[in-house]
Amino acid sequence: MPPILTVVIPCFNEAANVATMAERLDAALPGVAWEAIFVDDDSPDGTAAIARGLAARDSRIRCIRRIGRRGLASACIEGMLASSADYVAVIDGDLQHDESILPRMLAELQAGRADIAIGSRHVEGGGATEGFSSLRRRISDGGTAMAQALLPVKVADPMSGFFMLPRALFEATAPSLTGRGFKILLDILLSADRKLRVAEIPYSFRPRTAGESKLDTTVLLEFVALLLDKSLGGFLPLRFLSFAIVGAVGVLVHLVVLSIVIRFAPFVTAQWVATFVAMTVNFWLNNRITYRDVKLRGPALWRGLALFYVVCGFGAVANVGVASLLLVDDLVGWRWAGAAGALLTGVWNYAVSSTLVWRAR
Ligand SMILES: Nc1nc2c(ncn2[C@@H]2O[C@H](COP(=O)(O)OP(=O)(O)OP(=O)(O)O)[C@@H](O)[C@H]2O)c(=O)[nH]1
Ligand SMILES: [Mg+2]
Repeated sequence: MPPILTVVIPCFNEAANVATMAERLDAALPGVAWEAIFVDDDSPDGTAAIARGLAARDSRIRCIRRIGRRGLASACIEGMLASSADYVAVIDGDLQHDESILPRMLAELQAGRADIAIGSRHVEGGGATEGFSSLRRRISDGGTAMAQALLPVKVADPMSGFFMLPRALFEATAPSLTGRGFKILLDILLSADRKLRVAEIPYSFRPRTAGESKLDTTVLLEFVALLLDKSLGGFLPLRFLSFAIVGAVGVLVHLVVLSIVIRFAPFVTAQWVATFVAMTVNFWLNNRITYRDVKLRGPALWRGLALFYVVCGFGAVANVGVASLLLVDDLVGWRWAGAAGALLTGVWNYAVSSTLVWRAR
């Protein structure tokens, strides 16, 4: 029997949880033709190998192993796009979501009572008492309030990572998704071309018993970026925005370093030192934030840095060239000439470094 429900399980370093996850799905979905797709970003702990071991014995289980990529949202998207079932669900691979509500989620959708069913901590009967520090709770509440302000529909737990929807609806929405960061449900709710009817099913968020959390501060940045992208209607590419902000930080770094070094060295030397420091800081920040999903590591990191110097070097030459041209013909004042040069360099550095240095999409 072909599956009617695909359960997508994003995993990173969840080797200790994979087998239990599969057993629990089996127990939770009697009488439902289901399949599970583990989407692993090449975890060093061998998560993918364990999932494949299970898949070799059980045809309902599959595994997608992504190499050189990171990202919860994009992992979920690729898992759902690999499905041919009528319904797709996403559930964390760390056993924190309660799989026993999956049949109720499916029933809501099959009865046509909702377009999307969400496992919710914030409706009557749900909860997240354990496993949350007070700081995390406050950040989470703040994020929920911000998300709710933007959402066209009322959702108590828009930050949930546990949900189910008809595959056709997902496929229709997929091209509009931002696809970055941790909040795939929010991305779907904000990208759908109509108000979705939501059914929230309560569950208790369980504490983690094995493996560790992948949340960090950049996740927060990505959350803000997602909201920004959706409220701007996707007008400016997120990466470019991030690259530009990092560039602005680079200018500050440059000025600070210049003002220090110029006390001991002639201007030209100080300017060179400041340029190198600023480029290096820019590279590091871009690798951590702008290109986090395709982050360079090991030898590729050093190759990337060298290439980044070269790309920015060309950018600088073009900058001065264009600015001087505009000045010579007396077309504009020096301020506009300078700004035009800087803008050109920004776009050049972005376009070339995202294709050559990070090979991002
Ligand atoms: N494929 C993939 N999965 C990821 C990535 N980051 C996190 N995950 C998985 O997504 C699920 C949720 O991540 P967690 O780190 O548990 O995040 P959380 O549940 O919000 O936070 P905790 O309460 O701290 O566990 C887990 O199954 C992770 O293994 C990633 O970059 N790629
Ligand atoms: Mg978790």
